[in-house]
Amino acid sequence: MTSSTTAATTPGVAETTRRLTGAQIIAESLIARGVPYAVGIPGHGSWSLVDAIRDYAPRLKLLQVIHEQSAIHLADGYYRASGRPLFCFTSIGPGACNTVVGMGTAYVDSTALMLMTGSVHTHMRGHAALQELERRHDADFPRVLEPLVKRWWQPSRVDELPGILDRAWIEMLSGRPGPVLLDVPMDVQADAAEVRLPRQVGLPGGRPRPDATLVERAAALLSGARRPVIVAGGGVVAAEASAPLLGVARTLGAPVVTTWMGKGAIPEDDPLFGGAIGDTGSTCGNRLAAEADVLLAVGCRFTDWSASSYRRGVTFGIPPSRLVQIDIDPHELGKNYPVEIGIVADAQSALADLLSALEERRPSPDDAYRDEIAGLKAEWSRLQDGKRLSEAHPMTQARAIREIRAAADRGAIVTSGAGVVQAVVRQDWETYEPRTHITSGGFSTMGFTVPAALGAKLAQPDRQVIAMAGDGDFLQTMQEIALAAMWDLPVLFVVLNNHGWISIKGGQIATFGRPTMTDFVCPDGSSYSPDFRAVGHAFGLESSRVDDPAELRAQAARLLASGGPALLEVTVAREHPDAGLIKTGWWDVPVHEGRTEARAAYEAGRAEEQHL
Ligand SMILES: Cc1ncc(C[n+]2csc(CCOP(=O)(O)OP(=O)(O)O)c2C)c(N)n1
Ligand SMILES: [Mg+2]
Repeated sequence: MTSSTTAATTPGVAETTRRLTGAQIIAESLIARGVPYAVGIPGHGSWSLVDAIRDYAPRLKLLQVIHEQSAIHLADGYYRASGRPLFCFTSIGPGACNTVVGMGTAYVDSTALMLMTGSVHTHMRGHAALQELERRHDADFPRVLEPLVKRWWQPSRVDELPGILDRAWIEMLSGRPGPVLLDVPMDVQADAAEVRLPRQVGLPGGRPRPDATLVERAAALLSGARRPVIVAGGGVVAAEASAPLLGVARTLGAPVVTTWMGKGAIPEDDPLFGGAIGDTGSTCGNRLAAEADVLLAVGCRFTDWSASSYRRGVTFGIPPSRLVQIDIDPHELGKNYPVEIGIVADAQSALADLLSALEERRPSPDDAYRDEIAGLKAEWSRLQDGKRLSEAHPMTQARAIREIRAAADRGAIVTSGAGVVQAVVRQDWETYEPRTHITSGGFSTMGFTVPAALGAKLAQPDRQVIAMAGDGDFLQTMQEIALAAMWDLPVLFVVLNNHGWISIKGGQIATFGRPTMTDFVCPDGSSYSPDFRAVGHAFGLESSRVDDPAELRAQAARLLASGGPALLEVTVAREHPDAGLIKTGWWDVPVHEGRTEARAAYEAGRAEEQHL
């Protein structure tokens, strides 16, 4: 059978070939898959691409950012808010290298996005053309990103592109999602070839179902449990598995505790929401998880942050708890804790099958357990009140977040990146829907918050979007508020200003008894801060500053209602304990022997860690 006969009989495939440049092939392939934006910064390494994309507007729109890291965070926020990937591009060399932090963040948290970096022309490879990395290997940039992508390609001919684009699309979206890289030589973007477009658009096929025998075994173990607990990770959100998750939880009467990435998998006002887990989680989440007889973990990695660095009995004790683990990625099964029943499957289909198997068994949830869950949650809530209802001036971050939360819609999206604010948002920003809490959970990346909020707003234009940044986080990518001004995107950028990297200061004081280089200070010892309200104004945003907690809610409501991009600077406490969060678990960060007492406490904790 010739290829033209195949094409004529395959639905959706062009019957004739057309002469297209590499850049046009990329643009058409993105449009065929419904990608609305190409985000990046042009340079000579990608100018054929942007010139071609221009002709495809408005089907594919070019979005300018000010720094390439932000292009990736923007696409990341877009994906987390919608489940749909974007396309990012850079020039060659420094523009490409600027994506590293963004790609690390996306890879660790399993975000699908496609990045095209410009690469040296194939006939110039190895000659040290401007911005080529070539001393170890010609056109060597992809190896910079190699540990941060699911797969990378470096085509040498235009006619390779259609197939590579198909494969890249499938790769980033199938199984465990993740970013992919196309390092496309300038001549491959500019040169043309006869190609057949559109081709059959390859899509990841379905949701891998679990092994039925394993589901039966899991159902038997779980329905016999007295204290079952479900651990929901980012896989539940990514697989849109909240409905069967709730079904399983209710059938078993099992509380759902959430990891960083799992926040939003269950509405936090549901009686079966058990709280966040780990060192910056909740007392109730940790207690429930630690005292579970059977744990059902879904789409979670058991990171040190969520598992209190594996110190036995703080967040988990496995054994004695017995573990059923579901993950789409077999690498996660048994990586950190011994698994009794490990199931490789999509979270949605696995939970749906498990729910059917459980319904047949009709387990009877225990009323005493339900009351205990409610009691533990009430205890945690009282503990939270100390900080979130505080009248301190400058205010606690928990108070600030409480006031802003009260001004926002139930379904508002919040983004956060690092620092005290990331943890306090986790603890105090009540989240009711999946994809509305967006945080760089695995990488904890300063600089994520602002561009991720822009991406979230583009993905969900009808929702309020609030970027909740510390001043340190904001200062790393604040220039991107220019995009909000240019596109008139109504995002509220909140800067919780404590004149420094105060989360790190808290850790230093607790460990070493003294802070080092974590306050922003001048040589005379006076505190330094830029005027963030003026920064907002300078970029063209409506901006204000609040020092008094009693005024915050009204100010936030006013800016949210303004209909345009806005910046709200909030003066928050710089001195601990008011400046900090509530630590709820244990986190293994080694302490040197010079700090005798801290070292002894550290060694005691480390001795109790469970490691496989
Ligand atoms: C890119 C990057 N660099 C360094 C760190 C280490 N780090 C974690 S939190 C933090 C300080 C965050 O400061 P800010 O955003 O002002 O929040 P605060 O803790 O002051 O509330 C630093 C430096 C990081 N997470 N990311
Ligand atoms: Mg700060």
